[in-house]
Amino acid sequence: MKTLVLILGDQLSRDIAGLDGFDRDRDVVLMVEVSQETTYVRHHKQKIAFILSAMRHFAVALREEGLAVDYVNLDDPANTGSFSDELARAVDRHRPGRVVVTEPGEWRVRRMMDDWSQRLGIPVDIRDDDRFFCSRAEFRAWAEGRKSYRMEFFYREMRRRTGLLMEGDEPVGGRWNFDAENRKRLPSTVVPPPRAGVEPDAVTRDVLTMVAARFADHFGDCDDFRWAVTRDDALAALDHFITRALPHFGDYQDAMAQDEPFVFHALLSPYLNVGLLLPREVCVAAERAFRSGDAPLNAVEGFIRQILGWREYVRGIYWVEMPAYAQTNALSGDRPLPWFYWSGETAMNCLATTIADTRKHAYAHHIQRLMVTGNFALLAGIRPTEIEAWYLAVYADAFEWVELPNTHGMVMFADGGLLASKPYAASGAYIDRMSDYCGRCVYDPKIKTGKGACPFNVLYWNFLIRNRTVLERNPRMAMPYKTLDRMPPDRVATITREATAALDSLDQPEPGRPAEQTDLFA
Ligand code: FAD
Ligand code: DLZ
Ligand code: SF4
Repeated sequence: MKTLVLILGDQLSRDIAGLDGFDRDRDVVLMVEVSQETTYVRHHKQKIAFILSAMRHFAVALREEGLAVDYVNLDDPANTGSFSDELARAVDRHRPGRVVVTEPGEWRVRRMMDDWSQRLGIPVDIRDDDRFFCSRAEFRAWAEGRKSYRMEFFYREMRRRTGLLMEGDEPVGGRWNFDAENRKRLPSTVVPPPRAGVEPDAVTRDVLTMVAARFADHFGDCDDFRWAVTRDDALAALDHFITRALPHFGDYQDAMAQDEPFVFHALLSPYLNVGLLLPREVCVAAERAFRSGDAPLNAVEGFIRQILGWREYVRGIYWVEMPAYAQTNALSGDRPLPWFYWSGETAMNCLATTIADTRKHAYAHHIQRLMVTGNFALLAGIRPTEIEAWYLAVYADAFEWVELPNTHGMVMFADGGLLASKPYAASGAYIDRMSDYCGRCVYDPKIKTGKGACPFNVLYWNFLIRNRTVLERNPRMAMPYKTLDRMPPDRVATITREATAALDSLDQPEPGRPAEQTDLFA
């Protein structure tokens, strides 16, 4: 029976489940560029260019192997703009006996597939995506009966199950977690390696030209587009990371630096998320560097934990908890997203720098996302859906299955502690300790209130005051509430007054703000 295999833009792996059993003499691959996907949030221009160029290169590679690929371009006049309608058109063209697709990464797209079989009048085989260490069913079994989830327990089970960094039943080095050693500030004497960038080829340049014209009003610059768009170049980026950055990854994992947007991070998430790299090969390459003495254990364990632990954990939570997960708002955040998240125009240097890095590279590393843009959104009580739409739009690696739990759960504590045991709330002291941002800021993290005070300071205490009923019984919040309770009442009143004034100033409409940009979801 002739089969039409639909491959989505984040399924660019030669071993994708949908291609199992593909018959080159009979079957056809379908790939479609659709406006529905390019605009369901206002993606960063680099994110769109990265995905479309990687899709086009993947189609070429399949054709070179002799597979028949039907590829629909975004600017094809007949393009209907949606997965469902493009699939229906392709079924008319090819008259297959069935459609095969690998389950999508996003709940939104999975729902679209529900009526495909009925609509097309042929069977639609939706196969499990087996590129992860932990299947959705395995995670569900692990989650069963737990009121809250904890990454550390899940991670240990994954280490045992995969044998990564294990000696028999014991973790290598006698400890599961070396996080305590991974909190150094970046000294001026330590210089991170240059990025493993790739010059855009003709295919990418064509896509960049189309994106510049068609998505001119989307956030982000394309001048510094250096993403790999083929498997070979993604493998070269992996090799570059393992040899040049991994040895220092652990030490400086939490460090932020004004002129070093990448520090010793991998810049591999876009490749992992669209399938140019597989999580297992990335973890194995890191473990090999440890076993051969080329990278220390604190670096390799820290790195593997991000992929084997966090990445799998957030995916599991997403699929067990959706769609209700996205609706919760445990801290009742209801403030609109400040316009400076898009413009970068704020006197707070940590935020201005993180947003400028994001605009330039469609990238910011984890601590910038969590402790700068995320921390501000948490402390300011931004409406979760608005900050989620921002994170989903602005990073090249953003797909809802990984973005949502990170934003909704880890950053905003909107799930009430299902994912994280306490909110990652911090004052200016944390940012000062982990970065060189404050030295170049008009504010001073050491001034707590009044003129020149870092806004994060009053916002932090105001956050605790505002959310007391939800947070004070959390044992991990006992210390900060004790400190708050020791403050003289006039200090508490000053904090509340100054924080309220700062937050009210955020609500002022920004001059020159285009009306359509107020609606984050297009
Ligand atoms: P490194 O720091 O070098 O880490 C190595 C790899 O570990 C990453 O490539 C990534 O695959 C994985 N990883 C690390 N941390 C996480 C995490 N918390 N959750 C899942 N995987 C992780 N990551 C995404 O891939 N897509 C997103 O849309 C996304 N949104 C985020 C939103 C917020 C608010 C926060 C706080 C984090 C988000 N992350 C997301 C996680 C993390 O910030 C990125 O994976 C990381 O910054 C990617 O850069 P890197 O490849 O240099 O990572
Ligand atoms: C993100 C994205 C974009 C911008 N464009 C496309 C596209 O044109 N065609 C496509 O197949 N996929 C695209 N994607 C990735 C999809 O949004 C992704 O596959 C779904 O969200 C399922 O995870
Ligand atoms: Fe950010 Fe405050 Fe430091 Fe300025 S002083 S960079 S606002 S933490």
